[in-house]
Amino acid sequence: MGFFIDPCLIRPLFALCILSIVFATSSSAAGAKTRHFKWEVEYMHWSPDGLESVVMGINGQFPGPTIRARAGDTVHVELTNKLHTEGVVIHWHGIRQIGTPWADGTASISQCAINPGETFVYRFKVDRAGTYFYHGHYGMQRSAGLYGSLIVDVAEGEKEPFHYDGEFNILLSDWWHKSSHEQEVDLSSNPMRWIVPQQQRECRLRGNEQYAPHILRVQPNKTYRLRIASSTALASLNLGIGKHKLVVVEADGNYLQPVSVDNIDIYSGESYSVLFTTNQDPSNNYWLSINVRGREPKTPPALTILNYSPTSASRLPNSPPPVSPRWDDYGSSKAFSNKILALTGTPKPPTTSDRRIVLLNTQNFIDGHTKWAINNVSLVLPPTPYLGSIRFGLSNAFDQKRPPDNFKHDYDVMRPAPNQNTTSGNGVYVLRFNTTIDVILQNANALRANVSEIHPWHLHGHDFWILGYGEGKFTESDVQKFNLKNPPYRNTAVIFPYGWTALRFVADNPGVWAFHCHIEPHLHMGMGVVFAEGVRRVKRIPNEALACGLTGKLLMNNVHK
Ligand SMILES: [Cu+2]
Repeated sequence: MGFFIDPCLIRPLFALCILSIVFATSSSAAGAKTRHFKWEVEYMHWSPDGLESVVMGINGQFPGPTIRARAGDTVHVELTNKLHTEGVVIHWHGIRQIGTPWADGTASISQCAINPGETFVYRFKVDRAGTYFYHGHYGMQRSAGLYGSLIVDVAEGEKEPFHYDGEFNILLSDWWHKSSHEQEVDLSSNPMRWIVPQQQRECRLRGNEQYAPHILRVQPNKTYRLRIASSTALASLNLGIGKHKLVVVEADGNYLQPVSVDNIDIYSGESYSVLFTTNQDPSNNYWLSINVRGREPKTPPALTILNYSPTSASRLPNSPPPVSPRWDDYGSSKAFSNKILALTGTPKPPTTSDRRIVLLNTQNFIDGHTKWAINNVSLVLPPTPYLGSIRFGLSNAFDQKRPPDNFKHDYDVMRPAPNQNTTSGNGVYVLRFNTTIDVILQNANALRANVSEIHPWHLHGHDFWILGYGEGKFTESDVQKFNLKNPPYRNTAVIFPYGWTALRFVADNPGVWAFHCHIEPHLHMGMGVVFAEGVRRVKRIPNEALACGLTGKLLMNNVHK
């Protein structure tokens, strides 16, 4: 292509991947379809940021192929594991898997990992339009690069509640120079070795490199939809386009009251659609910039340009990149989160709940190893998938001790714990089918004094209503402040340092569902819980999903009887 962008400003830490550019078209085919995909997962050489690495690719692509479907369609992915020595699964992030809990793609929870050489068929319905993605959910395979976009358009004849002339799709990720295996060992070591960014100094770009930023080419005076999803292993991000307002209209597959902002925060596990109008001087180009939030950035921002036609893409913007809030400006993050409200017509929460589960998020030690724990339990997954062991009543398949619904009332969330040791467990919260559950995510001080982190929590199998965010320790009087009028309906919600976030959902989807921090190293260190609901109602789990552990033995015995 032969254009240059100031090379040293470009792409240090982030693989900013614009996967597809699709202009709104109308397809003539009527009715729901089954979309077939045949995928092979394998390691391959790739250069996500200028340094050649080994990444986990699909069909020779990194990131994996984009799935595009219409609401009501069935997605059928025949996945073959071509990794030589490790299992694999894929989770379809934001798809609720109603009636197909075995297709949720969580190792040890919804299925057995697919062995090397074996093929597993994921088949599920995409019932609702929205911006979604998929990613590995076994060990730290998401950090190895196993992810891609999943876009669901409205059903034939339906309309989105907003207008746009064209569309871009961005899947955000962060790329680390240590392999995911090395990261796993580092995180599990005593003392723990945290993952650190290393800057790649390769900066001369021609535009055709695997790591070259993708240019957003636009026509003047049009409105574009920018779909953004974040599959980052760690980083919380902020995105802005110089001189252009962003109107946020969708989050996690649900429509929002349109809100106009200068830049948007996006945490791992979240997705958004924003509209922008190309109403600036078309003889210039403009920066799109992505910065790190919540942790001191060790790398410069990731940049690309908005290229107005007919201006040359090689012309550098004459205005500076948009300014993001400072990494530790939590006030602006909270203000942004509080602006996200549901569009009228979104399902409303039940006005009361049947059970409240308060989950205290702490950083702890187990035998000197650093862990994250929820109500003093650091999650360890069992070898038999819960969906099978609970469905068939195999009570010896995992620790039957129920994790607690609350923590000690005198725990001081503002200070390091007096006893920093914790225990591990693989207990499950069993939810009564069709009941309304409130979850209060309570943040606290981490191991060191004056440190409390951001954690984006993601729920599988459901959307929840975010009823509110608050500071300090949650108290009964905070219930009065819950937003029951227009709370956003989402699958991922953040907790801010030293704060709490209140969620409500209805346990109406038979299955076993992970609920966890979407920061990959945190989940690896135990930051999650498991919800089981209506499991006896689950029908037709494919044998291939359960061919390991005690369910594998059960299947084998049944065959031999
Ligand atoms: Cu976390």
